[in-house]
Amino acid sequence: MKDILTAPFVEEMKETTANMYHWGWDERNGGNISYMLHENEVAEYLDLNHVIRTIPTGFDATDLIGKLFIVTGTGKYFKNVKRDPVNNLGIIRIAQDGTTAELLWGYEDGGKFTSELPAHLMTHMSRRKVNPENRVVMHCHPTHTLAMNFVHELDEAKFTHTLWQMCTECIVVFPDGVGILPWMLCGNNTIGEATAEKMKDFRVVIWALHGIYGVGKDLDEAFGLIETVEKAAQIYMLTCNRPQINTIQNHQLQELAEAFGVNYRKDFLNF
Ligand code: 2HA
Ligand code: ZN
Repeated sequence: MKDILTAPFVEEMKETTANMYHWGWDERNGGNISYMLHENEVAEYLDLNHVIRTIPTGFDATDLIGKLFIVTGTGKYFKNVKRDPVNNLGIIRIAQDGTTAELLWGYEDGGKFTSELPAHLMTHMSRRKVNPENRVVMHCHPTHTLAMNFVHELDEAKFTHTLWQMCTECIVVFPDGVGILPWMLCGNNTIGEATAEKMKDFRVVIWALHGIYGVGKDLDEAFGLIETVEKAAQIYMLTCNRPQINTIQNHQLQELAEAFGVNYRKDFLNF
């Protein structure tokens, strides 16, 4: 059996959480990631029959029975994952009852998965219906996106349109736009269900005045999506107090979308 600390998926989690921390997206215990792993890739490092302990998830994830995930721990700091992966990360499998997680590795100090696991697993279920390749759900608190929540109308069409106008590549990276949920209490099934519902239409969902959810087929894709939204929000925040002399026009956004062959939200362009 190979050493799990050398597994590419552990390395990727370490690198991604460190990057997110250094960008200022994950202060203290802010943020969480879940990354679906293939059974054969994990079997090289762990005995899949050895369950360390079981942890109730508090909801039914029948669609994900038998699926494996590497997940950041509740109360844990992204800052510390790289130095101490075995206490800050865990690998779980959704048990046959659909409501229990079987711990296969990690959370060694007795911890457990993120309190946002309902939102993550419900999002995985929802996104995999749209794209079976989806494996990553990422949540964080990117500074400028959050700042923009306080000064920009929280209307999905208007918010997306403003972001599209901030960087030429935005409409190509997120042609499907940005979904927005109103402020809600986090860490429960209600916000999980609402997030998963939005994820039927969007790959990026803002939790108003809290943070963002992004998804992707791998960590790079989810990270890149959030990074692009955050870059656009930063440019908005740098320019919104000044007279705007230039802007990317609607016909130019349309030209971009057509040139790159992306299926964009036309109702977000002309409203
Ligand atoms: O895990 O970001 O939304 C801490 C959070 C909760
Ligand atoms: Zn959060």
